[in-house]
Amino acid sequence: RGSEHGPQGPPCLPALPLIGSLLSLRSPHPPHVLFKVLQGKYGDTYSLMMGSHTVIVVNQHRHAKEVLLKKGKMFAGRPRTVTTDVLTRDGKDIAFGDYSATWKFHRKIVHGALCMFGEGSASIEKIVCAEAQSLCSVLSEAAAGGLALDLSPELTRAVTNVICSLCFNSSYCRGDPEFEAMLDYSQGIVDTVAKDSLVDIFPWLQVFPNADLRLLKQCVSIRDELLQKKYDEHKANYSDHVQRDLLDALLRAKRSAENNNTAEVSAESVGLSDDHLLMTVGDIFGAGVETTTTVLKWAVAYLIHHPHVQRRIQEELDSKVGGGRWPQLGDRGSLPYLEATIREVLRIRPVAPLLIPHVALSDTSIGDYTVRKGTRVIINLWSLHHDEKEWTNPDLFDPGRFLNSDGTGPIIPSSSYLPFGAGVRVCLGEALAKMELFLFLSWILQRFTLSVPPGHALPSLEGKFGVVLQPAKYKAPGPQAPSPPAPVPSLLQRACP
Ligand code: HEM
Ligand code: PLO
Repeated sequence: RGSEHGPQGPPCLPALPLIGSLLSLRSPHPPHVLFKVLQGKYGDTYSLMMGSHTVIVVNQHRHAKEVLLKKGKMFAGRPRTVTTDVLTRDGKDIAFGDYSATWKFHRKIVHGALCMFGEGSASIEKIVCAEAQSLCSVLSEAAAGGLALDLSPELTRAVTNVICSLCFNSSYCRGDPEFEAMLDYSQGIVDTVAKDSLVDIFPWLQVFPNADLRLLKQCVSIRDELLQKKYDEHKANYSDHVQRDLLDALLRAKRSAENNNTAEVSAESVGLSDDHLLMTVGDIFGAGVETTTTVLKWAVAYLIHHPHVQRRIQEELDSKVGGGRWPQLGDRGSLPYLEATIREVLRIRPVAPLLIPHVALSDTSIGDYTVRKGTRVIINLWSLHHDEKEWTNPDLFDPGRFLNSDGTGPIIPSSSYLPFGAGVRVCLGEALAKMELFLFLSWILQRFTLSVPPGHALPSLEGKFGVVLQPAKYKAPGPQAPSPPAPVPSLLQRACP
């Protein structure tokens, strides 16, 4: 806090030496929900102590935009934590790496490589549609056999293959052991990294045996092996004349820095070391798999809970696309209700409910509060997306709120909506994710109706907090069930194009 006469920081939760505000943070709620509850007592913006670090929590969109947009550069830092350091070789990636010339350079290379895929024979649209086609044929087989099918691994494989094409120019078949291993390690990482676990609050705890940290290290080493293998293959077949994927784009930047190598400027010093390249591609691959898959799972769960929403999307598809051809990106403008549904899923269950923590790079302010250099800032997107002053019945799933009054076009009805963040640290995959969500959902709903098999419980809408907010695993409906049933929608085939 500021001194008595000097400038004031935001209201602070009670804090004790060493443990900070930990006692006030004990709660059955996940952090994003607890931070919203605390807003009632401490106001929209308040601070707390995590061990020895001051953390400011922002629960309202005006202050959030000041941090992300107006003072974006000032708040563009990232904290270093034990778990993210394990994942990213001490912050040599984009998402968890601090603000630096290297970070900027890597963002630029990735951005360029993703844009390159906008056109041409290997366009993102073609890649996504090929995966949607193969997904739909698996679903067709299941529907024809009257089988309930666990959609999750099929969605995950489709999404993984898109990002695999973009990063590594490769893809996985059903049952591929490398794909299964990837699912395993990635879940282990999501379960243990950057979720304010105690080692991140008290770094000295890492000297004690710690099951989570051990699991994280194990998963990271399996991931690193996979990344290294892709890297070695790419280096062996690299040519300056063809750029097959993101990894080639990174290698090209590295080669060109090496060719211009002078005494002071080496590939290492501009942040193009092997470690940096691997961590950047690891970020994009990891983000590419976990985020979009999670949103698709939420969308499926909400569509099963709200069959009338599903029907309305299908009616829109039937009238605007029909059954004679597949949906394509060009249809996005004529399917406003589907677009509104995607926006509503991203509102009600934001993938990253606390974004990634930001850090003040110099002394600054938020509103009238002073903020010291080094302060961590958490933007609570959950509060923004569930703010009763901005959204009517914020807990209600209602795609209609994202439609204009005559239902002909999608709108954004409140400025308290930032599913991809904003400003210098805005999501790098926003355009890609939106294309994938639109294409996968339109392809699936054109041909199938999703529901749970009769007698089965509806999927849970409860989120499991972590670095991404995942839907809780489907639970068996009753104790009498002999074995857990498939966690699944059943599929009803619709008229085929
Ligand atoms: C960062 C959301 C998909 C790559 C972020 C952030 C959010 C977000 C909220 C944090 C912004 C901040 O800290 O201020 C989402 C959502 C997605 C999605 C909702 C899907 C619907 C993707 C995809 C990729 C990706 C597909 C990869 C191509 C990244 C990267 C960052 C990031 C690299 C870190 C940016 C930085 O720190 O400079 N995303 N994301 N995201 N996202 Fe996404
Ligand atoms: C997901 C598990 C992977 O194995 C590793 C990985 C890399 C990048 C992370 C991603 C995980 C989770 C979602 C993150 C992404 C970077 C940006 C994205 C945090 C941990 C979001 C939503 O901010």
